[in-house]
Amino acid sequence: MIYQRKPDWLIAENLVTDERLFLNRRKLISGIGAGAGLALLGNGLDAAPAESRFEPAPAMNVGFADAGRQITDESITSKYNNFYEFGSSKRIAAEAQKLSTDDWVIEIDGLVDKPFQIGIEDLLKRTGVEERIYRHRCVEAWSMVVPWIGFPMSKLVTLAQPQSGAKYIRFETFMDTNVAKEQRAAWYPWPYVEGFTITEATNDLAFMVVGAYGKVLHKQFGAPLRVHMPWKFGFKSIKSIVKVTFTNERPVGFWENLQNKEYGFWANVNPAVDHPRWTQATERPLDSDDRIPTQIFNGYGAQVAHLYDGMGDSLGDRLWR
Ligand SMILES: Nc1nc2c(c(=O)[nH]1)N[C@H]1C(S)=C(S)[C@@H](COP(=O)(O)O)O[C@H]1N2
Ligand SMILES: [Mo]
Repeated sequence: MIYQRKPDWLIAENLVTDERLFLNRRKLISGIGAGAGLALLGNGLDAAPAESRFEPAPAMNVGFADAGRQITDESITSKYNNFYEFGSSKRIAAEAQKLSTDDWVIEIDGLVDKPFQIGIEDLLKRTGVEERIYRHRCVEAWSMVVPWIGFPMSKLVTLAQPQSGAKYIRFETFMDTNVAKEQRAAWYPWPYVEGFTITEATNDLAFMVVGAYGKVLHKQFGAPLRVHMPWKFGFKSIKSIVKVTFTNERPVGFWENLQNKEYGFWANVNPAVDHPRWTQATERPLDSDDRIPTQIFNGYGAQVAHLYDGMGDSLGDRLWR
């Protein structure tokens, strides 16, 4: 069974999944053994070429099996990326292949009982992986739907054992000017940083991503480990993470650091608060010429709106800043 009931965040009847993709997904799902539960990554992610598939195929999380819109074709999403380390255009996929994800180690530090380092493979042995189909809304007003593979961010928090004083989780991207030429540009506050409250990080929707479309994550998607927070603007979903820090200070993100009048810490998708330079009321799905209405919290309000109760005076303050 793909899902038991229509999730309440489904966007609209006229945007239901294209039948061809629906059938493909059924095939994918039927390939998973009964009671497979969380699948472990069997063989070397580090050594694996970008096209390698997860074996066995990760189980679909039935709560996130349908994003209410058709999955955006991989041929589109893998060639239209924001990854400023490799350039400011959307066509950075070729350049991003320079990133080596071999022997990738993630450092966990700050307000934790014991700081440690963990290789990506060991991390996945601890967390397992599952598949979730999520909508993604970039602050630039384009959007996509991607079948991600990964694990709940709450598992990372549990593994790290933060101290009670830790109020925020801060993520940092790799820094290597030999690999990522744009990191030589001094006008950007490298490395890329993003952060969330621990409450946001432990919400069921918060997801750590290691794959997409059944395969190990392409480098342009932020291999080998990125974030996906589907109710927030895309810039919060930091790529190619090397460091996770628990802190009592609110992290200042890359874009907030650069231009805090345009990009805030909360960055929850809100159609009522325009970007200073364009409307946020509508968006263009990458596989469409027509714009569609943007939903508050990108349509995930039932899961996350309560996190922001009583914060700020106006809708704008509460959800944008
Ligand atoms: N390290 C890093 N992470 C990043 C970015 C970036 O430039 N560098 N861009 C962000 C933005 S603005 C978006 S919309 C998404 C794009 O993800 P995609 O290329 O997989 O669509 O990545 C986010 N994560
Ligand atoms: Mo974005």
